[in-house]
Amino acid sequence: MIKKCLPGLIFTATTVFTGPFWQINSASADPFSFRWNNSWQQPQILPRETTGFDDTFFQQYVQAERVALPNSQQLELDPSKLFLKYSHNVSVYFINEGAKYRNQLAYTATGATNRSGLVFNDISCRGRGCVGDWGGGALRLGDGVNLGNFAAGTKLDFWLRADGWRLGDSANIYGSQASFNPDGLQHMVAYAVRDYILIGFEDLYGPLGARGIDPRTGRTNENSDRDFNDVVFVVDVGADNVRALASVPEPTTTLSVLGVGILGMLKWRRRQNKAEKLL
Ligand SMILES: [Ca+2]
Ligand SMILES: [Ca+2]
Ligand SMILES: [Ca+2]
Repeated sequence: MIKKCLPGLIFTATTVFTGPFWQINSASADPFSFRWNNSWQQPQILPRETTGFDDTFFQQYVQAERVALPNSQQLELDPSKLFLKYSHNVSVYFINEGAKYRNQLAYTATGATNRSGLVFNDISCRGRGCVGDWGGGALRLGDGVNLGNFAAGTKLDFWLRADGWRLGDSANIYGSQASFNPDGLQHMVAYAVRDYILIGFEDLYGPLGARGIDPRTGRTNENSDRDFNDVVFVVDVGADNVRALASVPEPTTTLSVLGVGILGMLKWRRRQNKAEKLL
């Protein structure tokens, strides 16, 4: 089904992607000890004109709104092991969002560098190309923040506070480890694309289409679409770190193929109408 709408895109996934995608690292942020700090300050948001970052290439990987990411539970990637082998001055660039929620994104660094902070305080897209231009308008495509330098031997984690801009401390928080999420489900996917890590979050609680109270937790199922486009961003950890994470010996060409191959499991946004028919 997916192959039909992605000719030529997934041909390398099975051959290139044979080993663990992320390196195992003993340093780990304890999801139970993670607390959102409401005093975190929004880092300065820099426009594309300032950073020189071009988001255009990455827009093709933004999942169409309310189209479930196929087989997202089966992806063998582990975004909970984003380990920096080399020190790097890390930046995060906003790619898109398809969310009515006013989501927030934070990071924690553990290991050689230990700190945490806000990435985006209000993930609400404005302007041309937004999937979810439904109020707020705090970010434009390609906007970036710089998180500073992280020493070799640091592990990065990212956390989504769903509708946290409005709900604050009562909001659900999702991280990279499904078992620690409030609904026990995967809410984060990550891929190597070119010299970047591309990450998408799902912001709705519960399994696909589930409604009503979750008897296990007492929380409310939110008719989730599992589209994982509720914030899409890329992390610049440096090409060497991406290569190390992907365990691919040769640089640019192979990485590009790897990225496109794995990401072939996402549908091209520009083909969303066709994809919806197939689904
Ligand atoms: Ca969405
Ligand atoms: Ca929005
Ligand atoms: Ca969603």
